[in-house]
Amino acid sequence: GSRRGGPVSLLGIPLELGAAEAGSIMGPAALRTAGLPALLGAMGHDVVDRGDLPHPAPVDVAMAADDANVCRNLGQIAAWTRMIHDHAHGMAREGGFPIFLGGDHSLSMGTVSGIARHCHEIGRDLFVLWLDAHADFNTPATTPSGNMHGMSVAFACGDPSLRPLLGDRPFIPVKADNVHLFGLRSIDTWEREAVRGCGIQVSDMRDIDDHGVSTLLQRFIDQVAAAGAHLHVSLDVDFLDPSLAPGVGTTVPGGATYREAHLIMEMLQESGLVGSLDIVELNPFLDERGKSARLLTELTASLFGRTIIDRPARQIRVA
Ligand code: 6HN
Ligand code: MN
Ligand code: MN
Ligand code: MN
Repeated sequence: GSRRGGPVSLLGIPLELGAAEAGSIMGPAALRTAGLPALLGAMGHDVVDRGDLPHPAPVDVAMAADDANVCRNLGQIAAWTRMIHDHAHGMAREGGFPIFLGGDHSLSMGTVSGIARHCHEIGRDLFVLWLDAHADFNTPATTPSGNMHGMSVAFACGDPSLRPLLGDRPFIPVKADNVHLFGLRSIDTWEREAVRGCGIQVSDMRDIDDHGVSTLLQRFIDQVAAAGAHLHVSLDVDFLDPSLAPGVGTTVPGGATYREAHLIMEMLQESGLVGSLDIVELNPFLDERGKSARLLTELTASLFGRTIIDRPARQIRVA
């Protein structure tokens, strides 16, 4: 059946400057080739594909020199962040369901801040589910690599040293308490200290082994439901086990299984709370015969309601 409240709106973001390895510039094209827009359409959704964003010229960033020097491609990332923020904000305001097709994970600085700005304007809380092997919580002071895709969560939560990326746009930080890092299994030394001190929720792979994705995710879904909030999902390909999804530059062994990933998408669908989605870090140059792009397409279909047979609606517990 079709979703109420506007079309599913796809925006390609061919960005790779936030990552060490080139190739995610081809991500949006691979997701279209794998049939993502067509599949959502065949499922009965009203799908609008807005094409790909153009590559912007770099901008000046009023960042402390010490910080600016460590951020790779800073002027270009700032230009992308501002452009993506404007599009995400506009798409959220129009209604419908935006899906951002990446592109490396630095694009989420723009998507999350744009959605956060809209939520703020309508007086709605925002929660973020970050499905990723990494925390992406580095700052210019903690990063071991200078790669800005490792800084998106720190930016979204309001790190002051990264704030200048957004220039003169209104910046609405996401509350760290409302962010859940799910699937974590690689974190840098100083990044770990920052995550510990800030109130962000973490389900690392050990938690997932101990409790299972269902219990951990349901707890978070219940919080979002109780707050009547918008839920943004940011899906990094490296959340998945590399045997299933080799098409990413930052694989880490021991990732989510096929069944865990589908269960997560089905639970999110049943919650009815997800309002926007990033699909990021797909690197088709590293993929094996489209395997990763196809899996991401299948997972998106599950998020949009494809099930094996119809299931009774899950009871949503509101605390
Ligand atoms: N990602 N923590 C590492 C860094 O360079 O900051 C890896 C970041 C990976 C980022 O996967 O989106
Ligand atoms: Mn990431
Ligand atoms: Mn990652
Ligand atoms: Mn449960």
